[in-house]
Amino acid sequence: MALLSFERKYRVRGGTLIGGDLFDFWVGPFYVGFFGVTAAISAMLGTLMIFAAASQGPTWNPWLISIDPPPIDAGLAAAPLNAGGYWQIITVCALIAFVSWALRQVEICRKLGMGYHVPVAFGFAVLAYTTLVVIRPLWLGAWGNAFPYGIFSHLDWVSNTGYSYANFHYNPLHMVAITFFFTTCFALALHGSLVLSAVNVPRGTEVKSPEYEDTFFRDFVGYSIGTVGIHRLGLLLALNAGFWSAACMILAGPLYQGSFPEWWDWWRSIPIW
Ligand code: BCL
Ligand code: BCL
Ligand code: BPH
Repeated sequence: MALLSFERKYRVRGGTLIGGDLFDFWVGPFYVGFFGVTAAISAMLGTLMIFAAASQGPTWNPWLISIDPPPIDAGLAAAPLNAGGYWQIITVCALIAFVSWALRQVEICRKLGMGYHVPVAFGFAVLAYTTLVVIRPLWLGAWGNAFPYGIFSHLDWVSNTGYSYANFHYNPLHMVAITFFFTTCFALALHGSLVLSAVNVPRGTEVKSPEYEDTFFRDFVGYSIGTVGIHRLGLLLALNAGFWSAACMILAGPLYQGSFPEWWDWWRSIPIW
């Protein structure tokens, strides 16, 4: 079906999660909806707060602006604006913006009668963010354990946090997460190249069907996971990358405080070596 006539068919009322017909309309190509409004407001407010906080700081250099969480000593209290309060407000805005973004995806899925795979997948990214700025700081007892909002300063946080466990590469769940990231990239490299090899053919030659794609891999490695299968695998790999990242940061801090190279001592002392 041509895209324009398809739009006429699906651009109908309904499928909203809240408020019935309220905001159930489009602006140009964009579906608005209740959660479009909450996403826009919280995203704008959060961004304005970043500018407000930056105006109190020493620099407008975008790489150097940093909005820091409250100091560790301040624990879990609400902080004064210039000592972590801006960070706290921005975090609340960001959480509302991300959750609204996901719920807007849900409403669009419902309008189209599609599955909720995309919002579920985005949920894993939101989970990773929430782990770093809410769950882990709460567990450790201070907002100061969260990362600062600055392009360079958040890299400093990653490095400092990593070195405080001696060698972060020895964090076993960090290993799992990294392996999933690499494998995700591997799978997408194969999938993207395979699809293009079948579909992006020279002018005048015929586009090849999925049977060709499957046959390529059967000839090559004896097995093809198939056209639906590769998307299931890709999603599984990517979600695991996000999930084990979050898990590795719950291990680092809340569950284990020492040096990660030493964490492996139990392994070295297994009697069979
Ligand atoms: Mg980081 C790098 C954003 C959490 C470790 N990180 C980046 C940059 C970008 C960024 C500035 C490129 C990311 C990218 O392409 O991702 N990081 C960012 C955000 C969060 C975040 C928005 C967040 O959780 C809300 N980063 C974290 C946590 C660490 C972390 C704390 C583990 C995940 N990040 C690192 C490391 C690096 C980065 C290590 C880098 O080397 C790299 C860099 O160059 O830093 C200088 C993939 C996503 C996309 C391609 C989609 C497009 C995303 C765009 C580019 C994001 C722009 C963010 C904007 C500048 C932030 C302000 C928002 C406005 C106020 C609205
Ligand atoms: Mg490490 C974390 C890889 C070396 C310390 N490290 C990670 C993981 C990943 C990784 C497994 C980050 C991904 C993630 O969480 O995404 N590390 C990695 C690799 C090496 C490595 C491959 C390597 O050496 C080859 N790490 C080291 C060294 C240590 C170290 C040894 C430092 C010395 N590493 C740490 C620490 C952390 C990691 C500390 C972490 O905190 C991080 C982790 O596991 O975090 C959970 C998850 C994605 C997000 C958090 C982004 C969420 C995005 C949100 C939902 C949306 C943002 C929207 C944006 C604002 C919109 C912008 C506007 C639009 C563009 C318009
Ligand atoms: O719409 C999307 O994609 C087009 C969604 C999205 C997704 C999705 C979407 O559907 C999915 C499935 C994923 N991300 C998946 C994943 C991976 C696996 C789970 C994981 C690796 C990952 N996303 C990571 C990341 C990262 C990393 C690694 O850093 C970034 C930067 C992103 N994802 C970014 C994004 C956005 C492009 C988009 C998305 N992933 C979500 C857009 C959104 O939520 O829009 C609403 C909010 C705003 C427009 C702005 C909010 C502004 C705040 C109020 C203020 C800023 C606060 C912030 C904390 C400051 C940070 C400063 C940094 C310098 C540190």
